[in-house]
Amino acid sequence: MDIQQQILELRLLLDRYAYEYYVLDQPSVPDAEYDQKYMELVKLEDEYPEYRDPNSITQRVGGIVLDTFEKVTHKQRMLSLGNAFSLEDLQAFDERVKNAVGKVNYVVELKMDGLAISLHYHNGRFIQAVTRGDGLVGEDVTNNVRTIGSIPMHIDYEGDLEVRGEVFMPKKSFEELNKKRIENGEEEFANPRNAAAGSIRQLDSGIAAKRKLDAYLYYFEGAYENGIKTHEEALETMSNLHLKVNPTRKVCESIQEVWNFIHEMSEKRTSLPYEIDGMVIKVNDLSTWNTLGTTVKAPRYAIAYKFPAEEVVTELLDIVVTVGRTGRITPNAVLAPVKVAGTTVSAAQLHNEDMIKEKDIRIHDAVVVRKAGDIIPEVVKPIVEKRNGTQTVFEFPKTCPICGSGLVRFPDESAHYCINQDCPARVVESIIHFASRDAMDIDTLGDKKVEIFHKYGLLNSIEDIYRLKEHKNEILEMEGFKDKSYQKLIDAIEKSKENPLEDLIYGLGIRQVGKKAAKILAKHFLTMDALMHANLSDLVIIKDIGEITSQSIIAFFKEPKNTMLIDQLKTFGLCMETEKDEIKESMFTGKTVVLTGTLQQMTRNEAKAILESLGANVSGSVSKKTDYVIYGEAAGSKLTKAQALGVVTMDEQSFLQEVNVE
Ligand code: 3BA
Repeated sequence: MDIQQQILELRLLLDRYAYEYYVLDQPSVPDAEYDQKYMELVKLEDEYPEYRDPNSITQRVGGIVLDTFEKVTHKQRMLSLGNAFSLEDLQAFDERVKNAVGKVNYVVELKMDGLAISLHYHNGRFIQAVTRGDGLVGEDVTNNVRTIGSIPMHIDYEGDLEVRGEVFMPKKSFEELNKKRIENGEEEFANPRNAAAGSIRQLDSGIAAKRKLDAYLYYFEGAYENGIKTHEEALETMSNLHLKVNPTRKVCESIQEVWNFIHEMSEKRTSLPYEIDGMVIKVNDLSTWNTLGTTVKAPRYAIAYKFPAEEVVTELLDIVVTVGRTGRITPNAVLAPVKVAGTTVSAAQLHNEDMIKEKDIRIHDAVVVRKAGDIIPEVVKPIVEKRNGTQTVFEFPKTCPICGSGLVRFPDESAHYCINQDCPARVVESIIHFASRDAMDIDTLGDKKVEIFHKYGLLNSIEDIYRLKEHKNEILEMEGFKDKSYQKLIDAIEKSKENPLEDLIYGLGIRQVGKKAAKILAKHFLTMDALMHANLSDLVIIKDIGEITSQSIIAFFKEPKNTMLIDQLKTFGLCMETEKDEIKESMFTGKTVVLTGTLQQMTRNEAKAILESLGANVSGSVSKKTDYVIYGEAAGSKLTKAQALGVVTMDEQSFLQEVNVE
């Protein structure tokens, strides 16, 4: 037999074995047989590199290392789901659906706690995987998704196919991973969801391959146009294509039946091999999906029911306070370790003094604990009946636990602050913030490293980050540092110098200036100097920058310490400017446009922002000077007038096509 044929047949066979193993969970051959065929294929591919194929089963071990993920615009916007928390919410959803399209059946699925992904196949070959991102633009994570055993690299389908679903980490993989991480002195993942997200965002697909991810698919793009009549049928079609679809689901004829199934599954929840955070209810009849349409973010034909957060009782051992970057003092509960929503919890937020008083939470109380949004644990309330005389009322400290300065509570604020600018806790927190993902993204300089470098006197301010390379020998003597990890650290620090101005502004940690404000400020002032020299009247006129934020910016740059920091960063060569947003040339550039009627895909303000970014002048009324009228549903007199004046009119769909948003 010819070599190429032999290779193709081995791949076909091994793909089938993988399907049986990962998708059906029913291997038909012993592992040894699989391994033997696998090695045979590896050998042939080694000998005949001309027949290599990224979709070969041998490539699932990964190994490709990227610098960054490419951004990919979704052809069809990836929506999110509206939430329901009770039977009443579901009944309201059911009423809305019935009012629009009459009585329907629902398909009820488990809501996997993972991350949404879109898979692309061309003539049966897997070609691309993209994360949801913000729904419009995601990241190309093809190499990492190739390592997921249950995602087929070949399916029996001609033409283009896009399917969507959820990538997740099974509970077992999660536990094994965290066990290994503890052994290696690495930080544990808080939950399988974070672990899955962290794995999919690995630039090294070899690492992703070791993470044992899985995926369930639940969405077939263009199903209805392909003659598929119901969602259940779409799921079956996918299943027949060997795409992994969760078999646990139910077609229900009424919302009461939906509720019963939700109840049934909520009891089985803990015994499932993966985490779910709710159930998803979808109208079965696909012909109604277009009629029901979508709101800005979510389809009207589906809704997510979220399970209530799991609550447990444990003892509150102590209350300790920590100091944040802004000097804010937060009280934290020290808890007797207890398992809740999959992880062991031994600390929880207590917000502030008033909250502790209001709820009358005392040290040694039995307390109810839950995870808000299933991530951050919080103390719900004390169980007063369980008090036995050992409980003591918590006295809020008068001085900073780190530097000893007196704490201040401003009028109208519930928090206490340490106002010592040089408080070591504040210094450490501000450096951690500067290096964090959303700020300068120096990923090799995490919390622990900042703390250690601070302890050794190498990091006493933000600017010291850029002096770390002057301490090579000291760093190499520290535990856990080798030449390679040192070099990685310095490279990441050097690279951060090129980060956009908005990241730097955010990284400075100016009170009230979050990610969004930092971006607005960068785009408005274009240079750090201009921002530094802005006065109050320059700031308050900026859209979305309020009085308090403006005051805070002024106060920040009034501090000589802060202006000196900026000067230092300048001499280190950090990027201190940005370019004006380029106006993309389009049919709307320089034109006067009027929006009217109700848009379905976005709000009128969003459409306005898009048009303005294209250099259009968006006006409120139609006249002879109007170039285009874009109309949504129930458009009235403006549309009629435009037609009478002979102004070009276009519907929402044509507009979206023109600006490439769908
Ligand atoms: N079904 C998540 N969205 C889902 C296709 C729609 C949808 C989900 C779902 C929009 C789950 C929003 C992100 C997204 C694909 C958009 C599910 C789950 N159905 N079973 C109706 O298990 N978590 N999430 N994903 N498109």
